[in-house]
Amino acid sequence: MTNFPFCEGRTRKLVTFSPDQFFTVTYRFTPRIIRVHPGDTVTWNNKTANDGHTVSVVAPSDIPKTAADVGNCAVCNPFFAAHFPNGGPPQGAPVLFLDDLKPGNAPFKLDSAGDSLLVPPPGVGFPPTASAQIAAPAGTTLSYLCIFHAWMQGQIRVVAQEDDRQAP
Ligand SMILES: [Cu+2]
Repeated sequence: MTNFPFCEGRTRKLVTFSPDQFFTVTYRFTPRIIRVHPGDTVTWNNKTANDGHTVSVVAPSDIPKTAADVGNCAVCNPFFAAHFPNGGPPQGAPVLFLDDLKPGNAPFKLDSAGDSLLVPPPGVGFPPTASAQIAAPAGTTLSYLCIFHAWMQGQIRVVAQEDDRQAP
């Protein structure tokens, strides 16, 4: 699956890639890297007007690193299928949270690859926010991306309380 309905009509030719500088549209996670404590809750707030996004945790080696990777995001496909079991949006109700690529129950927790949040766009019947408790232990880095816009990439660095004063 290479066509994501949220992106239709928006793609232009992709020439170069570097993190935070690779856009077909200027979507990004801000800040791109966050530091949290185990058990903290993180809320993603969708400030784009028309598009949904996901926070999809993947293995660091699966993060797209080239324009070709972004344009054909293999790791995005199973997330897309699991979030939209009835087909691409807007058909059917999406699954808002995935736990290991299966429908998850509230309270949402992120702890490993395969966990994913859908952050809806405003005005589609869901709040344009998504929250999850970070359930990974200190020392873990969770790499994540948006499956619709795979250049949107972020990291959740889980640190112990006593590590607060260390640099990221
Ligand atoms: Cu996105």
